[in-house]
Amino acid sequence: ATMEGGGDDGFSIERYMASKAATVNEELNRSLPLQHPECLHESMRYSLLAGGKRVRPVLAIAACELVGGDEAAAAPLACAVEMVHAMSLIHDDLPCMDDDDLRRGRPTNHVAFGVSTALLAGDALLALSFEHLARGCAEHGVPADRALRAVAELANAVGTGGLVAGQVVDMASEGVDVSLGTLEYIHMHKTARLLEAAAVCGAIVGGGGQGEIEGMRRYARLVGLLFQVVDDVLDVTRTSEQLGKTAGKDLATGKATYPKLMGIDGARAYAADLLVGAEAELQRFDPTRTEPLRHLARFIAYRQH
Ligand code: GRG
Repeated sequence: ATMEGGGDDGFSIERYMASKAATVNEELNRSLPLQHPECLHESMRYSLLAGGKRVRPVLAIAACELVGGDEAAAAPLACAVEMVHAMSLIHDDLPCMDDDDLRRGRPTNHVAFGVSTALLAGDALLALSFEHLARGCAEHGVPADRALRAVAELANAVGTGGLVAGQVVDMASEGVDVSLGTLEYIHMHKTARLLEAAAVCGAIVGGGGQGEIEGMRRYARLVGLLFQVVDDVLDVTRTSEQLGKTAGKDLATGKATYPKLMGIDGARAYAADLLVGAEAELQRFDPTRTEPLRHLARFIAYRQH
C-alpha cells in the first residue's frame, strides 16, 4: 500500500483524491481572501470553494509526481487549473450561454450575485489563475523555463486551442444535427483540453522529459474524452431511472451525445476502448509511480455520478 492509498487492500483512489483535494482546497482558500470589494471576492469564492471533484488539480499533481516532481511544486499549478475550470463554469452558466440556474446543487453564480458580478468574477479568476501559477512556481523554485512553458500551455487550453473554441462550436451546433466529428471536436476542446493541460503542465513543472510530457498529453486526452463519454452515458441512465423515461435528457433537448450518435452499447464500448488506450499510455513510465493515474482513469470510467 502507498501512503496516500492507505489500507491493507492497497491503493484507494478515493483516499488519494481526498488527500490531494484537501491540499488544493487549503491553498485555494488562502489564495483568495475576502477583501474589498467584497461582493466580487464573495462571488469568486462562491464558485471556487464550493465543492467539485477537483479532478483537474489531482491530475496535475499526479502527473508531476509521476515524473519525479513533488506535490508542493505542483500545488500552485493545480490551483490555477481549478481557477480556470471554476471561471469557465461561471461563464458557461450565464444567460448569454447555457442560461442555467443550478450548478452543483446550488444557485449558479449569476443567480446568486447578478450577471455583471458573475461575469467579472470569472474574468478575475482567469487573471488570478495565471498570477497564482507564475508566483507559485517562482516561490517553489520551479525553474523559470518550466514555469513559462506551463503558462503557455495553460493559456492555449483556455483560448483558441481549447475552452473558448469548444464553446463557440458548441453554441453554433445548437439545434443542428452534429456529426460525430463535431461532437468530438467540442468535447476535445471544452473538456479534454483542460484536463490535458493539467497533466502536461504537471509533467513540465515536475521536470519530465519531452517524451514523458507528450505521453501525459495522450493519456489525458483519452481520459478527457472518456470523462465526457461516461458523462453522456450517465445522463441517459440517470434520466431514464429517475423519470422512468426510455430516453435521456439529450433526446429531450436535441443535444448531440455519444449514446445518441452511437447507441448506448456503442458508447459503453467506446468508453472501454478509451480506458484501455489511457492505461497503455502509462506503460512508458516508472511502474512504481503509475498507480494513481491508472486508478484515476478507472475512477472516471466506472464512476456512477
Ligand atoms: C475560458 C475565457 C473562458 C471562457 C469560458 C463557457 C466557456 C468559455 C467554456 C465552457 C467550458 C465548459 C463549461 C466545459 C464543460 C466542462 C465540464 C465537463 C464540466 C464538468 O466538470 P466536473 O464534472 O465538474 O469536473 P465539478 O463540479 O466536479 O468541478
